[in-house]
Amino acid sequence: MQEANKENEINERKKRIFSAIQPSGTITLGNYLGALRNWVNLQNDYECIFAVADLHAITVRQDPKAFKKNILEAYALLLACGIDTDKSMFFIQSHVHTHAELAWLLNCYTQFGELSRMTQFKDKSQKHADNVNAGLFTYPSLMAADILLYQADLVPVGADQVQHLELTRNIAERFNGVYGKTFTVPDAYVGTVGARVMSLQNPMKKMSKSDENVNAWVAVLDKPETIIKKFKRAVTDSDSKVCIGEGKDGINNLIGIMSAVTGKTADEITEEFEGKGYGDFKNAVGEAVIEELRPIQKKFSEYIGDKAYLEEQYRKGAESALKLSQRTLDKVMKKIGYLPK
Ligand code: ATP
Ligand code: LTN
Repeated sequence: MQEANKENEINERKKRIFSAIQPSGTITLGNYLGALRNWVNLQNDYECIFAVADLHAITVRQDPKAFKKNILEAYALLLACGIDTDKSMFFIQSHVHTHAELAWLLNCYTQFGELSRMTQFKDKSQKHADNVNAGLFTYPSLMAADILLYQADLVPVGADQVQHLELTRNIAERFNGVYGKTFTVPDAYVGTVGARVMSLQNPMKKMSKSDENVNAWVAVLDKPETIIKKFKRAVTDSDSKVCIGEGKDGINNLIGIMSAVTGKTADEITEEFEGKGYGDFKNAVGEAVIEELRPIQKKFSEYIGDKAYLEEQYRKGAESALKLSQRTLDKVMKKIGYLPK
């Protein structure tokens, strides 16, 4: 009994983590090495809450059929990567109505000027100049709602999301300042930094799943022969030595990937490929990536073939998420002055 109490106490002291990924296309090796693999490792030490951020994804036009497929596949793939629904809460954002509701409320505590400064908004509105919708602009308020609903202490995000997290903190502090302590002000999770994977076609740019050039990214679900082909086509330089160096962005990126999947250091990799050319190295990176992804692909095909299981998991996740997030939403509405139902 005492043991159980002790364990509870430890559990209660666990910090809470929230993170999410958009099902805006096929999940890439960049997403996996930079984010998902780390999420899996966090599950033992933190109370984790993860979501497939499908509400965020429609800030860019989605084809309905493909979108539906991507949402379910993203859910199944995250399970295949090792998200464990016995340890963590894992749900689909649109299944939990509190997200859209709090996002609206927070919109009214977010300044136009703040949103205008978001670099992702500036980038995406240039990239999708024909569809600069209000959702693209207010995207960070929805992200703030995701995080603040669960009173998360920590948010693991890549460099590209740091500015959004900063804004979340500002919104939380502003609201707390007006109404008294309502939200936990979240910190960025700075633990083991995930690898930053660059595009295979333009190693100055990050590998991004919405890149139209399919050779720029490797999807976690790409077939082995596709993976090899994409690595063979990876842009490199006119040098021939496999080592980290200035102006060798393509090779630096491939070494980074090799290191992330094998655990070897850059020096060890350089030594191993001494006297060998880029062709051999590209092949070896491809093979190593295939090996890393093989068990995930196998699990994915099991999960995606069992729709009933997936449904059971995401329903369970949504139910727990709703329960937890409703408490925050109720508190917020009461503080603002809404009449109780
Ligand atoms: P999009 O192209 O739609 O912007 P994306 O591939 O950039 O998508 P996100 O959904 O924005 O991916 O990001 C999901 C998570 O993956 C985030 O935590 C992000 O930091 C991380 N991530 C995305 N791309 C990379 C990358 N190339 N290297 C490392 N981490 C990445
Ligand atoms: N905007 C993020 C995905 C995302 C997220 C979140 C990340 C949506 N809500 C809350 C952390 C916390 C992205 O595009 N990577």
